Amino acid sequence: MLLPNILLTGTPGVGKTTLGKELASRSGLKYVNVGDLAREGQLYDGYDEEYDCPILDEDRVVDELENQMSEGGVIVDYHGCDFFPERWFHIVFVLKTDNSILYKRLENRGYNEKKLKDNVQCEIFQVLHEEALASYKEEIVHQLPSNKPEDLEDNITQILKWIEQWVKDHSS
Ligand code: DAT
Repeated sequence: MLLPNILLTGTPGVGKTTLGKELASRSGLKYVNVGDLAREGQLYDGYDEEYDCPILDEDRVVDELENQMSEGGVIVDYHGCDFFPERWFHIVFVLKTDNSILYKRLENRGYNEKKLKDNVQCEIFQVLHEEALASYKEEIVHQLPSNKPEDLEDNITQILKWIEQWVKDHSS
């Protein structure tokens, strides 16, 4: 059976991991957290002193994922989306959270003042939505609200329906 690949993107803290894991357990699709994958495989290319974090080796991440992406049925979670091959994804969801809610979530994570400000600004300027629109066909890019538990439930219901329809459309 053919299964679609789904990209979940958006500013850190918008709820990609929460949605991705729940969606995977309810759909049977595989969940891949690119941040974790990079950490486990040390897929880094230097260190960013200003942001105090390792720099992702994008080419190695793509190589690492290529086989399972071509098999299909993968949910990818990352706060960036311009370096994945466009052909990988059948649909792209950009999660969106109100600034004050996002601020509190990131504060709870213990982010420092600069990281908090940068990430909230990233959300305000819709950086990931722009990046998704620049990287994928407009008609496959969708924004989803991610403020409260009911949003999570609605998003899951909607995506499960989409998967079901996609599978029907691609079975012969
Ligand atoms: P991300 O993977 O985008 O960094 P996350 O899934 O770790 O985000 O979520 C960040 C925090 O927000 C976490 O404490 C769970 C909470 N959260 C996620 N989605 C939510 C929602 N729809 N309603 C309320 N809280 C949510």
